[in-house]
Formats: sequence, C-alpha cells, structure tokens
Amino acid sequence: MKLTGVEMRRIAMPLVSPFRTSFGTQTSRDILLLRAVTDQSEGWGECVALPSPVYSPEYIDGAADVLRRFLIPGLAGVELAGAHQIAERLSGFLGHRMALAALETAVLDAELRSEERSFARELGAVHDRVPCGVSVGIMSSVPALLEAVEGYLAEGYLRIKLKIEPGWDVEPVRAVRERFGDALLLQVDANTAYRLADARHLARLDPFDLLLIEQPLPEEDILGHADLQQRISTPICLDESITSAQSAAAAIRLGACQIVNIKPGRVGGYLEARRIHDVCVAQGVPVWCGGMLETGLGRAANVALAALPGFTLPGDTSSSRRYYEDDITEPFVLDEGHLAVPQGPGLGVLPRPDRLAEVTTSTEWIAL
Ligand code: NPQ
Ligand code: MG
Repeated sequence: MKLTGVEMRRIAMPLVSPFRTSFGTQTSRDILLLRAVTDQSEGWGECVALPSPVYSPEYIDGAADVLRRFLIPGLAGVELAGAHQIAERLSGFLGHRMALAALETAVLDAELRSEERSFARELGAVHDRVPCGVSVGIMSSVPALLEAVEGYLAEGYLRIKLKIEPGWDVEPVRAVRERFGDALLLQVDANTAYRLADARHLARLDPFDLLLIEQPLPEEDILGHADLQQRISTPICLDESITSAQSAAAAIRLGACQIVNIKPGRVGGYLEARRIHDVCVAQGVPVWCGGMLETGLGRAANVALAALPGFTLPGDTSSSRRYYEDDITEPFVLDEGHLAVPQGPGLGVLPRPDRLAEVTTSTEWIAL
C-alpha cells in the first residue's frame, strides 16, 4: 500500500448548546478531517485538536502545519505493509500525537476498507454495543444543571460526568446525588483546574460515592496525583497526563491513578490506545473511552475501541445529537443507553456528501 495524497478539510460544526469546561466555553466545533488516498482505496481520520492549546499543547492550525510539512511528506514513496508501520516510520518527529493519530486513522480506514475488515474486528472488540455516559458542562446554576441531567437520564444515559472547577464542585455534586439517588453512576472531570494544596477541599467529594475524579491536577503532575490519592478516597482517573502506553504504565506504577481515560487522539492513535488498554488490563486498571466532541467519523472508531474487553466503565461515547443537530455521517443514536458498534468495512460510516459540503470551510490537497 502506498499513500497517493491526503486531503485536509476544515469543517465548522455548530454545537446544540454551549459546552463549558474549566478551560473555557465553546459554542461550535472547528475540526480538521483527513481523507487519505492510497493506491488501493481511501479512508477518513478526524483530528481531535481544539482551536487553541487549552486542553493539550496541540491546536488545530499546529496539527495542520505539522501534517503538511512533516508527517504526510514523511510517508512519500514509502511502501507500507499497513497503517501499523506509520508511527514507527514517523517516530523521528516528536509529539503532535493528535496530528499523527488522525493520519494513522485515515490510512488504517483505507487499509481496512480495501480488505473489508472493520475497526471493531481489527482492534479486538468483544461486544456489539457499548454502554454510554454523557459529559455535562459547567452550568450557570444548580437548577439548570439538574434540569440538564434529568434530560440526559430520560434519554437513557447510563452514567453522568459533571465538569467541575473551583467554585463549581461540591454543591453541584451534592445536588445531583441528592436529586437522582445513590444508584446513579456519577463522576467528575476537573481538566487540571486544581492544585495539590486543594487536597482537603477535594476530599469533601469523598462522601458522594463518585466513580472517579478525572484529571484534578496539571498534566505533568504525576507525583502530585499520587500524593493526592493518599488524601482522598475517590479514585483518581487520568486523562490529559496519559499520552502513551509508557506514561500509562508509569502513572499506574507510581500510584497516580486507579482508572484511565483512553482518548485515541491524545495518545497518537487507535493502535497506541489498544496498547494502553492492554497495559491497564494487565495491571487490573479499568479503562473507559473519552470523547472530544467528535463527528460520526471519530465517534465510529471510538465506539469500536470501547467494545474491547478492558473497557469496563461507560465512556463519553454519547449520541451524535448530544453535540450536533445534524452530524456529517448517519447519526449515532442511543438505544437503551447503548450505541451499536459499527460492523461495516473500516469505520463503517462515511460522511454524507451534501452535509459535508455545507460545513466545510476549506480544503487543501497534499500530493505525495
Ligand atoms: C475531557 N471531553 O474529557 C474532554 C474535554 C473537551 C467530553 O468532556 C470543545 C469544547 C471541544 C470542549 C473537547 C469531554 C472539547 C471540549 C474536549 C472539551 O476532558
Ligand atoms: Mg477529561
């Protein structure tokens, strides 16, 4: 298999409602899509980078630049036995894992489509549907939050994740727990908004029987998370800090987390994501699949990954309409709190040409 070229396409997708986290409020999602064309077929990859480097160091224009200048040209003239050779081929280029993940995914999709194999089968999925949770943004008031959570539970979501930050933590958690009861699967995500000095405050979440607290401290503060875990009983789950199977193994060994959020984009692709899954299973650490407000393309691959055996907690694999009124693919629709794992070749879904054209803001062809 040889790469002929890659189309880099930017799309702008309006969100159904603003999404507020500890790092800011977004009202629309600006996304970089890749369409890899090989001598055999073509495939799609979605880059999860945000417009600015507020969740991770990567950002969309930076990802587009490193792809255009280095990653895509790095595959020129290369005969690939498969997409699994891409990461090693490009290992001289450091970091930029979200960019690399998008490229590897697009080529893997092309490869699998030509061989009529699905992502689910390729990754080792053992379920044909996955249980789903939903991530609930920071709201203007507790009543507004309770109304939002009630709506999601009515839709069938099996787990609620509340975004938290200093000033919006114990009270919203208490209110949701009191209103919806002890059986509700409930967790929180701080997106690095706290410091180790907040340990006594974070311990006030302990009575609410949360499944986990996600990424309370900064990305690089592995030892801080290990120290924090000694002072709180809520299990710590890492998101931003886990950038590879190697960093996952280290964080687990150091006692920095008891649970891992796996986002393929953050770690350089679905193949590295599977290696993290394998490390965690070997260490008895539960994992779940995170989300980056993907379109149906990224969502399809995430749902396939979430069907691996070690994904024992519901993920942020929500329905399309949690974020988008009109997705670019056929929508993912919740059925009794689950999403069906796509079974068709490759991602098992394709963009609808008319909808894709409507949301496209620019395209660029990188020929090899
Ligand atoms: C997280 N995702 O787990 C991320 C954060 C995130 C579903 O909570 C636009 C606006 C894109 C906010 C991508 C969820 C975003 C965003 C990711 C937040 O930390
Ligand atoms: Mg997170």
